[in-house]
Amino acid sequence: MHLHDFEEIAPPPLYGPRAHLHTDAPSLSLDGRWRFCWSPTTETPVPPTEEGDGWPLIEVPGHWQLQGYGSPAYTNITYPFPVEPPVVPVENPTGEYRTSFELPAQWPDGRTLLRFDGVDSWFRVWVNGTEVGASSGSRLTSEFDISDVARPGRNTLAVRVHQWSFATYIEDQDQWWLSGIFRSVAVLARPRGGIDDLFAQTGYDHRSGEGILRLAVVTESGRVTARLGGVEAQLPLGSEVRLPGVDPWSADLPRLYELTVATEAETVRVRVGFRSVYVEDAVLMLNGAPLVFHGVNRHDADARRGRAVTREGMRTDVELMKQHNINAVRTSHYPPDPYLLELCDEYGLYVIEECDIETHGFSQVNWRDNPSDDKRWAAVYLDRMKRMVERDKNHSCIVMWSLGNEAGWGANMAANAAWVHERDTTRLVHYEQDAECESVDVYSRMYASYEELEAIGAGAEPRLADPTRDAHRRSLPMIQCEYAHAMGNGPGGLADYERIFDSSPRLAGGFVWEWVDHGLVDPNGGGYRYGGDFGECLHDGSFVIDGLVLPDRTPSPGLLEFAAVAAPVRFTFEVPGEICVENRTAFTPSTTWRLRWATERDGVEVATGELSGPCVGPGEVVAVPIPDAARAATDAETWLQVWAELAEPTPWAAAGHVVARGQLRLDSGRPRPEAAVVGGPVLWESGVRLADTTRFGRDGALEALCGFPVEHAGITAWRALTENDRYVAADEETSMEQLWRGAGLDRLIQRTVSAEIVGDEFVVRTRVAPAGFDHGFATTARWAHASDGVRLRLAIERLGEWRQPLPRLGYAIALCDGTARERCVRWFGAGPGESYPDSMTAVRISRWESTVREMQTNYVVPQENGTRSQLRWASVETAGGCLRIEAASPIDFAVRPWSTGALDRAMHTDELAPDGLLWMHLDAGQNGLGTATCGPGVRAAHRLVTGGAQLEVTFRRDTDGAE
Ligand code: IPT
Repeated sequence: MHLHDFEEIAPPPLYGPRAHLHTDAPSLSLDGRWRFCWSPTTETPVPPTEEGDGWPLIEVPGHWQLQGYGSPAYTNITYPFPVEPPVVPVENPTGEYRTSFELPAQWPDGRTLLRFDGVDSWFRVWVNGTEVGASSGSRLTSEFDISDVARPGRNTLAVRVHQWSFATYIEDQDQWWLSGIFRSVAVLARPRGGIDDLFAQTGYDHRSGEGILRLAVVTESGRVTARLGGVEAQLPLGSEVRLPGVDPWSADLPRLYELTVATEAETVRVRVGFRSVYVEDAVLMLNGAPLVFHGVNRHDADARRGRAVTREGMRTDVELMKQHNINAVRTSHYPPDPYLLELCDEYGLYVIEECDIETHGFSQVNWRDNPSDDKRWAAVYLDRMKRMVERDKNHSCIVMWSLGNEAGWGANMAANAAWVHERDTTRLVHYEQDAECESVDVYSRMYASYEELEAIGAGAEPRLADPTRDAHRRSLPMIQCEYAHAMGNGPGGLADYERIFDSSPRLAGGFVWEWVDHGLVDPNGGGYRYGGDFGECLHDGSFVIDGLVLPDRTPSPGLLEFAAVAAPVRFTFEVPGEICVENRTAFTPSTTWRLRWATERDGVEVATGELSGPCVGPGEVVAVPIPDAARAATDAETWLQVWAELAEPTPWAAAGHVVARGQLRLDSGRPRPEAAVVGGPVLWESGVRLADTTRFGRDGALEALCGFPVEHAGITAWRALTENDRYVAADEETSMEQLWRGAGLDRLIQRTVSAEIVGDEFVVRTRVAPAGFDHGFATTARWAHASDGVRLRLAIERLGEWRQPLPRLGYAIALCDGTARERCVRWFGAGPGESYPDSMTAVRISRWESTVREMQTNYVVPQENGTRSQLRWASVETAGGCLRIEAASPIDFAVRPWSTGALDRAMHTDELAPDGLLWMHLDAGQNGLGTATCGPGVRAAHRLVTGGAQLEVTFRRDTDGAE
């Protein structure tokens, strides 16, 4: 057993490494159902000769934990076992896999390989009872030469996979611990005289328009021909050729050419694109233009299948990314399933491909014995780098090789950088932990503060001790390989990041952490599961739920915000009478989009058309006059909407797909006519009545509103905490939760001070405060019977010295409604989705319609969500009619079938159940979101720091349910 023996930490005797090539040589896929036997410890009682005929079946590729053996476990940084490298526990779940394959009689003469695309984490392989080798490198290809043991006809295959091994110490990525053969397995013929490998290195000379190609082929044949489709060139081997008039490859225009290389024995095909990536004056460049990443970090993750992702799943990811203006992927933190890179070539996404190395858990022991700087691990490190680069070297989408993630710095990393610089001069080398940029070509940071980014953008970051290194680092462009932690409701502040990226050519953008929530489907039904839900004693809870898409790929509001912030076209309106149209891309011609406009009167479209004639080339800004037909109404709120939509269909969206929007208010606003008070409150048997249908108890409690029974009404200053509220931001000392709970905002007690009729108004004064403190709120609610309903003027005043930001401040009403979830809601305000002070780019002021159910965002961990801001009016359907709510000045608005308390307490979506009430929140404001789970908190401008609030709202029964 060599699971954890330093003598055995050496490159396994594998075939290759080499590229995955599309070939006409035969192959057999072994994907399907295999026999399986599981043991909770390293020692399995089963010999490799045992064929396992009666064993249960298991799906390959797949993880055994998701097929009934053992259970998933999640830790972010911490190793799930004692740190004593390279030793791992004997309690080491082990899977015995058995299958067989038939080699056809006409199998070509030559070598036969057995290829595994991914096995987690260490495995041994026997063919027909003979051991052919062992391997590790979970997200890397292992090829075994089985020529000497495989024979025509039936062959047996036995694979023993251990969950833990020495390799686990360098595969400590932030994800589920999931084991087994989780990527495809195949038997490959290597015909004698075939093409074992090829390396098509490409570049693009933007000055001459020439494509540059250097082709190297590994073959024993002396008769190799190479042809490039579309250019119809016969290519020499080994030397550089320049091909005039090629179309370059970019994420904007991913032009690929088919390269066909043949010998008498085999023909292989590779799609190549021509592009050059380089650094010029501290600016990251691609094909002569600055390259700015609007990227995401992507893990292979599927809610049912873990890392055993499907081709359709990968295609969905890539299409969703393109639809949301994402142009780059960092394959955090390992080489992805190889198919993903084909899709990135084809659809156009820049890739930073990351090596399967992370030793983050050593940070818990002061980085003692970190493998990155331990000679005994050198060969394993280099082997991983080579296997990644050799597998994927022909993908044009890859613009940087990343040495790994969170593995500290050390000689082994420096050696990997040196090897890759030598092997591939057409890409840059990235590694965030090379803080002094000793070996890398780009300065990378994660979760840098806004201030730090601004400083780096201005070339004013603190100096390094060594002046040569300092000068070198200052000559490099900077990226954020991770920023804007998309955990739960958030990230807030994306627009601020974008503004800073825009401000300096040195800043080449970044990669949001991360693409997808890794929630797993509970086999017993219910919501998505995360750390701790499988009985792990050590886990990191919901830190694995931090994606821009929910586990089922529903775009989160955070993704919509990102799409708006990263939009390829930007509309601004600084000059009166003009629309400024900016093409923010490097290569997309303006003819790609149709620019359209519409005017809306109180949210209803009254005129629309196409913006005539602007030809806005890449990087250009053009001013277009506002169309004459887009006139402001004098008697209504009028907005000009402008947008850019695809003129033609693309592989990732239909024609008409909107890529960017802007809006401008055309009218200058008019004072709202004051509603006349038409009658005073009257006493009735147990309280006070207004306009017959609105009733209060003796203590001033609202009991019915416009005829709708009210279960609860009162001020609120609490929100169901977002995960960003729960964490201490990098620039703070306490979390918002600590501040807010510390101040007792979650346990306010209301006391009616007075409830009296004063003239035409029913005036209710309360004091709302937590036990133990003398701070709180004094409220004065003035109710009146106005011409078209019941008017509430609510003044909230903060009492005491405590002046921290508040979660929210407003008024909540719960109507009795047994089917609240299915009710229809219409409103005029920001929409269609939710918005918060630091996440407002994706919404626009218009008229919207939805249902209470659809207005909830099902964040895997329930938390504040669904707030529609800037609301002018809403019409909410409820039992027995519609309630119309009109705000004198815009408010934040949310409707829910459950209370804030229930939302706050629930840990999984399936714990939330409608409580028979329709909860409506009318807020003067809410705190922003920030990204405190990793990175900065809510910026000062987006905090709800206030001494009080004034709300004026009119309620009435909406007789026609419409405006
Ligand atoms: C950073 C990791 O690189 C990433 O894998 C993920 O764990 C992220 O944190 C948090 O979700 S590292 C952290 C120390 C900033």
